[in-house]
Amino acid sequence: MAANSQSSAPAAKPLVGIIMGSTSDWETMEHAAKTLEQLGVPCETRVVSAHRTPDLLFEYASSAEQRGIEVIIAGAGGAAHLAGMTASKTVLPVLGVPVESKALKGLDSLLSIAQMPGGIPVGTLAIGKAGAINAALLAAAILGNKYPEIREALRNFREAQTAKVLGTPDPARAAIASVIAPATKLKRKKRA
Ligand code: RP5
Repeated sequence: MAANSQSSAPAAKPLVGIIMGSTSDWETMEHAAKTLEQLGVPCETRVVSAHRTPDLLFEYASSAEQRGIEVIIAGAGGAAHLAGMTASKTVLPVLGVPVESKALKGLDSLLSIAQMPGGIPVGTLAIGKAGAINAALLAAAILGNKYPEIREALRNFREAQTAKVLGTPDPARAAIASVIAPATKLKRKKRA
């Protein structure tokens, strides 16, 4: 339900702003957008670079609250100043996703986002896809305090996740079953 996605129905007002330092971060950050969509949480997605478009970053961060955004997820890699600088210009909760960098595998991104000075917090998630998914889940948990339907969507997500794990206790059997089931179907088709 990204607010800028093509749809004939009017898009719901975004509650979460997903920003990223570069279009190259989308491969990671799309997992945050997809997870929010799964939970029915309206979001917007934008490229806003702390270094390449600093004025846009200031404008985005300082106007987000007024525009109705309630949580910001910021993903960036390398010298990742986006989340911290965004947090410095808003009192909205800012969740940082360290994007995996080529040179240092995202350790640089992680430290740049996590090591904020006392007074300006950024909730820092794991490096890469897991961090992007968890940023969305954490955003939903924050919003769930105000929106009961989001809390219930999150509860359903967690229950489905637990059921899926419990439903596949043996990965070896699951792999065999995935080979046998289509083969059996094919035999039945041939017989018919
Ligand atoms: C950061 O630099 C971005 O967040 C991105 O992760 C990294 C590389 O950006 P590109 O050179 O791919 O645009 O600002």
